[in-house]
Amino acid sequence: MNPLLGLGSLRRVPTESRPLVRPGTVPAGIVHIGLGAFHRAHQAVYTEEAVAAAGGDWGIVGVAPRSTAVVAALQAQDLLFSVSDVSAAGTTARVIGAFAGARAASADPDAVVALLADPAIRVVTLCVTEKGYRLDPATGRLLDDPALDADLRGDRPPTTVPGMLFRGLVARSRADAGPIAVVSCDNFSANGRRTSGMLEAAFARAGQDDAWLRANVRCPGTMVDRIVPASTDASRAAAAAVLGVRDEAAVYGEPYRQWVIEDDYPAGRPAWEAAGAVLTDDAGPWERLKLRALNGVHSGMAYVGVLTGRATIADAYRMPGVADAMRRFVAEDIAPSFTPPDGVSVVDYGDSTLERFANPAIAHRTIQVAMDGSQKLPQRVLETIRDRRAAGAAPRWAALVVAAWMRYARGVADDGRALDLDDPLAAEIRAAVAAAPPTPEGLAGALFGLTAIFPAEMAADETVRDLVVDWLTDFDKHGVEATLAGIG
Ligand code: CS2
Repeated sequence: MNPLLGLGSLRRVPTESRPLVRPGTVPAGIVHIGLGAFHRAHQAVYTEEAVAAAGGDWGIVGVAPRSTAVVAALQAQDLLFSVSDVSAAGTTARVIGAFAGARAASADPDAVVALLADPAIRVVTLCVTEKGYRLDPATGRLLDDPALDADLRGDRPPTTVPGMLFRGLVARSRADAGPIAVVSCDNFSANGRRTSGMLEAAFARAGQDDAWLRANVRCPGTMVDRIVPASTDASRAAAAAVLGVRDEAAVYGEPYRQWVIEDDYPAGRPAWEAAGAVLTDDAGPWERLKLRALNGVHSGMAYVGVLTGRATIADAYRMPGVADAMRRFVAEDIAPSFTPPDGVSVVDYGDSTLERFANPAIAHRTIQVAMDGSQKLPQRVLETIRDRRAAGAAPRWAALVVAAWMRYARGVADDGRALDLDDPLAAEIRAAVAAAPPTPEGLAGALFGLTAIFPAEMAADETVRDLVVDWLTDFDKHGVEATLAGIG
């Protein structure tokens, strides 16, 4: 068996797959919260390339809020892990050496607080998924949440992300450790503004004066993009074949990546532009482009895929009618719904996105993309509907995605299989479905009543409801598969 990746085995790794920096030599400057695959395959790669090109003390200390396994795996490998680029042309891999530490918040609960109070740390990045922010998806307001309240009271180590940030930033202000940027790398609208709103609301709820926060903490918005499925035994074996060593923390993704960053860092940042990131004053147009024309389409394909037994997004793409429906979703509903970044054609962007989804080497599971729909639909689909309705249009394809989500939420696939609902609002969604009359109108009425997902104005909009009910009626009569195959 191959030896495990680590400082001692690095010489076995082919030269072109070795880190761009000397592992263990880049002093910590960034704390990253959320050690899932996405961070390792995205910001960690950009940061290593930036440091290799332009220097700087920007080593990353990764913090896993819940899991301990990823931290144990990284520590066993001297904080090294590989990132593979996978396409029909084959696999290339590179080991990343930019990590300066890895901590499990559940095992070492005060670590984040101490790190945020350290003047060497000048940037905090977050990949904690939409639900990690504890914000109401429809309004963006901080949720009433007993775990968060306990974190804010401070009578035990913090467990929630806003709680950790609150306690860490208060400790930083007391230590006079200087300004810092808190940077959301998650897929939701105005992620910078929502993050600063989350921090302000946490300070207010705790009765903490926020003068230091306002003067010292900036929350630049970002748009992050790279398809990074969950790692599997097969993906780890493919990485080992390229590297010549075993890597239990290996991640893989498509070759494509993009990062658009608002340039507002009060204590400096890595030269991410040297790694291809786009620095801007306003990430908003990029964010809308990506959330609507990539993630909205992705969610649509995930729900129809799950309902028709397609395991991966690439499988769903090949299902008759799906690519056509998604192209029309982009052209007829999404493109007219907002002003894209200068020089960008939304339709062309949508076409290249569909090509990325078709990559057969990326086994992105439909069930993974389908999860947390309550948190995803608002910015991915409902904002498109809101903007098209404001213009007097009837967004039929966006309604298709909502109907597919509702059918998925109902919990039964086309072939009668029961579907599991993985969503922080699963209990509320299940209760609404259970109370609904067994008709398309009944299902739509019950689910539109979930105010954490659907704004009241949209729930009361008969045009939207009719569009959704029409699709649900077709699904009932013909099944999802035949409905899509028959779109004209
Ligand atoms: C996906 C995203 O899981 C999901 O919901 O839509 O993770 C998607 O792969 C990325 O945002 C691509 O950048």
